[in-house]
Amino acid sequence: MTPSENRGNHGNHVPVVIVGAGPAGLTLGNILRAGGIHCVILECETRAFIEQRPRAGVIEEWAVRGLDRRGLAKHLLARAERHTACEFRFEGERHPFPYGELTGSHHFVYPQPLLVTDLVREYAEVRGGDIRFAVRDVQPHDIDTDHPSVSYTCPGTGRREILRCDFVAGCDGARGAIRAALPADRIRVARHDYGIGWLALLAQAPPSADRVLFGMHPDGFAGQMPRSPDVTRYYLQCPPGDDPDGWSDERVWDQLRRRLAADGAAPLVQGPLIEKRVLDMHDYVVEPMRHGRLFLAGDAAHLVAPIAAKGMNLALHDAFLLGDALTAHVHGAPDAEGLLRGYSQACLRRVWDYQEFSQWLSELYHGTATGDPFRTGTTLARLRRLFTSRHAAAAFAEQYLGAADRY
Ligand code: RFL
Repeated sequence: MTPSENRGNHGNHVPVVIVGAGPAGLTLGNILRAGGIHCVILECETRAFIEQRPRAGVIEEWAVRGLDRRGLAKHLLARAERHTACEFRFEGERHPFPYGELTGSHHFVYPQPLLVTDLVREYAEVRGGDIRFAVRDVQPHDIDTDHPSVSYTCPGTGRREILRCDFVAGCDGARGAIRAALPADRIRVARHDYGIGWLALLAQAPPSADRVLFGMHPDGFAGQMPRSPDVTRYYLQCPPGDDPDGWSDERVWDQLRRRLAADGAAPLVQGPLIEKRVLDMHDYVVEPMRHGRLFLAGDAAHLVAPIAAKGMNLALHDAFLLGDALTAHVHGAPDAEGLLRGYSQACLRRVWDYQEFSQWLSELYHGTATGDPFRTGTTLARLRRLFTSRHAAAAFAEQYLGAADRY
């Protein structure tokens, strides 16, 4: 098949089938459409659902620049807040950390549902992309051949449909169908369980501070992440598997006030809690991220606990690399095969770096709540080092922003 034949839709054949309309799948779809490549995105939820599902908010500057270069950041750049500092609170004191000054780089804060809304609109309404919502029972087939396909049940007719394709992109998140369909002897899944839970909360209230707050307290970690002028995310460390119903609003605010207390800190701005769920902190990495003509991207390939706010950033990184490699392949670019061959390794270098940072940060957040005087001592030393050593501060800032020159 020549590259030009390959670009179009021939009957039920499409060059690329993307499973999952999260940040990874939608960014990939948009990149392919910009290259004039036909693709179909299959999503098991409705459009309204994915445009409201609350999750991430912190996006690294390089990721926003990557979206912008691909024409995908217009609304984000107009509406997102820029953050240049965070604040650690421990032993009853505030310790502002100006990472922007240390790196010349910053974070953007833009709720994930807004990004998903922008990406769906751009893909479906501007770039003419084909996206099918509320599909069921998605299954990949013949992934070891040059002619894979993906079948699914159409929600309208209840009929089983099949899309033949050249490539399958599994962008269907942590509980998706594509990774699960890979033969276990073809992949290695490395897992890490922190043995810690976080009660993830969304408050219908303005942020209590204009920056991210990390509270290290003997009762457990607490965090505050601004999301928008009237919605704020909070986290409270809790036992893994804890029941969110055991956390009344009163108990939540009481613990947040206690764990984020510090001299000179403004009182917390309370509001109704519109989300309350317990996340068991764990990570995994699937290697390799490519199997013949099937590619995994985003949470389908690697999960980083929200400890360091990295997951969506990694999903975008994968989508950039995969989108560029598939576009080069379809257009017959000379370096295309190298890009496809190198995809997994190029993604995994950043993935493992972020996983390591997440582990390191976990000890910083949770060490003082272990009840172990030795770990409390080393954690406080680690925290103080950020404010006494220029080099330690710069290294932290670089990792926090994902701003290293190379991965
Ligand atoms: P997604 O976003 O999960 O999208 C996958 C899509 O696939 C669909 N799907 C299927 N479709 C068809 N058939 C199937 N069988 C399917 N199974 C699933 C799903 O409905 C969904 O639409 O994966 P993607 O694109 O890889 O994006 C990953 C990010 O969503 C995730 O890493 C972040 O949300 C993680 N995360 C954060 N990341 C950051 O970079 N910065 C943050 O500040 C940040 N905060 C967070 C977070 C994750 C959180 N939770 C809920 C775990 C805060 C929280 C509380």
